[in-house]
Amino acid sequence: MNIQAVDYDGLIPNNVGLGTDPRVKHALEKWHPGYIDWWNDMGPDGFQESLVYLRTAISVDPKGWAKFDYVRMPEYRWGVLLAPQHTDRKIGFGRHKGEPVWQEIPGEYRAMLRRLVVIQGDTEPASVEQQRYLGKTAPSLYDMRNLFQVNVEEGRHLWAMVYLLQKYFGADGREEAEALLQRRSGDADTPRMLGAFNEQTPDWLSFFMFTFFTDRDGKMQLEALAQSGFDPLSRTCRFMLTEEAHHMFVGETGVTRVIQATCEAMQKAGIKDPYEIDKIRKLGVIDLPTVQKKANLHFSLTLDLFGNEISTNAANAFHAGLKGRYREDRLKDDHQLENDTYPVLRLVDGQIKAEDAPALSALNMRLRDDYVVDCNAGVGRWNKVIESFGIPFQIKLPHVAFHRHIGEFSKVLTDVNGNLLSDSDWSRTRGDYLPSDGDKDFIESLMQPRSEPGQFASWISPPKVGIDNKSGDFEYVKIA
Ligand code: BYC
Ligand code: FE
Ligand code: FE
Repeated sequence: MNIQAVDYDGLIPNNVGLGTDPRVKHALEKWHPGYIDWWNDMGPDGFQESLVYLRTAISVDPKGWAKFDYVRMPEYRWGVLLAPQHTDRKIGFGRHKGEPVWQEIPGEYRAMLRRLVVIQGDTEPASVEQQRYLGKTAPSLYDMRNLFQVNVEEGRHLWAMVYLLQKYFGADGREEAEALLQRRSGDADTPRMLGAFNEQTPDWLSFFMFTFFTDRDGKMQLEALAQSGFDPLSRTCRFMLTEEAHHMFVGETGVTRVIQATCEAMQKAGIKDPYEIDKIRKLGVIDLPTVQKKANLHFSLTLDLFGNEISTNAANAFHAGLKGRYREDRLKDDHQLENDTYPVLRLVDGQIKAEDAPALSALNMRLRDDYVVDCNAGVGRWNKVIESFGIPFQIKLPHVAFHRHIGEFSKVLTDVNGNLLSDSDWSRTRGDYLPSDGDKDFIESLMQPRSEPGQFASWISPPKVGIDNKSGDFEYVKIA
């Protein structure tokens, strides 16, 4: 059998030899009904019986790993898929650099690793919960299908982490796996672990911003964990990243299509000034300043997910060889960073200044910086669309100090340029930077579903190509 092929014979598709690992097979089979209950309770509301044109992984070969077919979501084959093992892989950083990677967890790192796996695992179902009601207002069947594809894959990412918990963490792992099904996004008593995963995703512009900004945090964190000296974690993250690429695509092209529809409508109506908001809204499209405000919101919420700028947790995880930097294996330095420094933006005497900090303590900051670069590449492509219409407007990422709840800047209020604001100035101008109630009401008014094949809501343009090269009027979801 092709070692990259996935075994679909049992209850849980896998390429990790579950068939010959009765203990873990049994643990996962016991966890399965609770997962299905969670999916039925918290997964896409109202569409569990519908047939959705989904991709399912049939292999982990980068050249061709998915097949497309109509599936009812609760019947999706969630499985455990690890990217192929690299022979003779060595730990690439930290104090164990150069030693062979671990196939079992060294005892002294159990607690640290468990925390990382649990936090990663917690975000996956959280995002499904946040997106639960969006199917009802999908702007097209194409978009609805993409939402559901993202949802089932986030469900699979939960499986990926639960497999590690069940296989390598004994009784503790079983408990954590249960707890992952108990917490709920936004719940007052048992919330999800990280801030941004308890926020709402109330409308489709938020969904596209979330998949652009927040799934991209997923990409960065998974790239850092893919470097891990704990080989099963590395392999699982490498495969998750191949799925993640589609989530980035949904976010980036989603916002692009929103911008495209706005610019086309403005052009047709002869409106050149992007700030003629009332006139533009009457065209049934979202004005660019409101798109900017949504970007400000989701960018700032996502920056919080990188933790504190200065973090001993991050230093310890790197030192131990558990979590590397973004694409550590492509960096050219000693990969130990004991004597290095890294510039960190800090609040010094009421001013924002770059200060050198020990590089090991500054790893969250460094990953966040890499993240901002990655975001800016996508934002640049959005701006190309606006530019092609000759409209004088550019989407800009706000200053990293803007609207923060974690870290150095959680103590201050700033505008989008990082100028410090008093409480009263902040309250007065907040609605200029973040979606106001009026903006939210307007966007909500546009969220009218379109469920005929080939139809699209006024505020979003059709995609350039269909999923799996399907034609424009393909019925991506057969609504039951
Ligand atoms: N909210 O030392 P620090 C994804 C806590 S997204 C609440 O700076 P560290 C996805 C922190 O826990 C990627 N609490 O923390 C996207 C700590 O508390 P304790 C998810 C927060 O560890 C879309 C204390 O503050 N994966 O996959 O350096 C859809 C001190 O903080 C927050 C990961 O995050 C917060 N935002 O950095 C679906 C990777 N931030 O322990 C999926 C795994 C910090 O002292 N996680 N705190 O009580 C990590 O690598 C790190 O834990 C973090 C935090 C980067 C999250
Ligand atoms: Fe994920
Ligand atoms: Fe994702």
